Amino acid sequence: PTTTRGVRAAYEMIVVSNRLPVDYVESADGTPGWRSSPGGLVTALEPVMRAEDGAWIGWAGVADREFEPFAHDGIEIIPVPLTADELEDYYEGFSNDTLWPLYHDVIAPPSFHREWWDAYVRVNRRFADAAIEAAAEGAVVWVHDYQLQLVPKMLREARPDLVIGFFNHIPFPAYGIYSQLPWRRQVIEGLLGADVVGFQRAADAGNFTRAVRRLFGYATRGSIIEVPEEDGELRRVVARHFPISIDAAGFEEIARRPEVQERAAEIRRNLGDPETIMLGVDRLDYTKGIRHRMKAFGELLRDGRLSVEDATLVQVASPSRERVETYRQLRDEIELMVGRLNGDHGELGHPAISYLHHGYPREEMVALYLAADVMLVTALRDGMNLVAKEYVACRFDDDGVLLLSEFTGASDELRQAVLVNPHDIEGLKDAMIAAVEMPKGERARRMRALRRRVQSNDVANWSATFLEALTGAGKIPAGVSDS
Ligand code: GDG
Repeated sequence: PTTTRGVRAAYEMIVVSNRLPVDYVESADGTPGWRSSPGGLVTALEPVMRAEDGAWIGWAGVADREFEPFAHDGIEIIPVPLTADELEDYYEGFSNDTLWPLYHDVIAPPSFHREWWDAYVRVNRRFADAAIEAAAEGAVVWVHDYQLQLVPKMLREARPDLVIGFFNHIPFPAYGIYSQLPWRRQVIEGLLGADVVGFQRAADAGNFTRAVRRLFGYATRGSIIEVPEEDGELRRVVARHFPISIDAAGFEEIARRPEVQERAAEIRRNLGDPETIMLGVDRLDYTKGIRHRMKAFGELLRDGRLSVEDATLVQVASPSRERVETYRQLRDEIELMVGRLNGDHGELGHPAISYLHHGYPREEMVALYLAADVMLVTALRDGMNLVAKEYVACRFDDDGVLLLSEFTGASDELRQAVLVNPHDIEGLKDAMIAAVEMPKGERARRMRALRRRVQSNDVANWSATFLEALTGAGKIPAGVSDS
């Protein structure tokens, strides 16, 4: 069979995500091309996609452009177009200014606009239609993240033959917060179209299951939800956690390259060879707790518990969602804080904070991880936080201290980190000092344990576990719960 656009409609495995694993780029002279954006998801799914005759459905990153499907590195790429207005309402609006703050425990106030919701429904329909058209009989369709929560139900209605998985990369909030959403029933109905709904933490799966009970009264047993169908039959949906991870071996391989280690040493020298380099790496986002981290660091300098000759903070804040007003404000606040801290505490040749508002190649990130004595992950809420896992994966020298917020999914697994509540500024300061002063033996002991965890649950393991749960979904006996 062929689709209207001439694509062979026979893909056995389809991934649907807001963004494609490739970006459309035009070089300076206007030559168009495609560049892979090597994220963790691509690395994890590439082998499966190649082996299973897979296709990836998503947006190419530019508005008001339509592209024909094409093959890229053995994966069929099926671009879904978005207009500039849809980008504003569905993506920047409903996804990033309604769902994102709501699902991160309303750290910032979510905006609710009916026209954003209408665009969200419309765009979810377009993604679903692309999958409906491209999927072979009985194919596996794996839908990703909060931008596409209505897609599972749309798929099931049109194609009951499909095996449908959904994975939520961000937290799922407690009912008291979730219930603010004017479209709370529609979103849950959308998700329940899947056979397996995956979350980062057991707590997220629990919040989802409770919301299902509160809003619909469906019976749930452990990770199984019994959804009544129109014919009176009960359909079982699995809702449980599958903590995402990274390509740990890939990161370690980069870290072991001599030129990357040389670059790490150079970074140290350039910073004036301080005793301690602290590092933060985040998208510039209010969920990441960048202000809390800088406040604590500033007070340690003010109180003389740290000095700029001995300790310096490098903060990479990669540009993110710059057209959303909350993100513009956050950038201004952070940059004001950096200026104040450097003005108050910096000395010639010894700034308090080196603040970098750019994205870097992965090799440079790894060199920074190697140069950092203390890695600061102080998110106020974070689905997982891959930066924490990347830092650990790179430290084959068994050195370095990970300071990690309890409000990250990663803290469920990385128990040997120095765990902190970032809202508690005094506690955060004490933890930072404890990290700076931690004896070498203890650093090595903790890092070894952390590394074992990240190596054993890497991203290949994550996708295999999810797909196993999905393709064996019918076989899971009722009442099985997970710990
Ligand atoms: C969402 C959830 C969940 C950042 N700056 C640069 C750069 N990065 C890379 C990091 C890391 C990734 O971006 C960020 O991942 P995180 O997990 O830390 O955070 P989110 O972007 O918020 O991701 C999160 C994740 O989805 C996966 O499910 O863990 O909770 O919010 O890989 O290294 N990479 C490069 N240059 C940069 O400047 N190369």
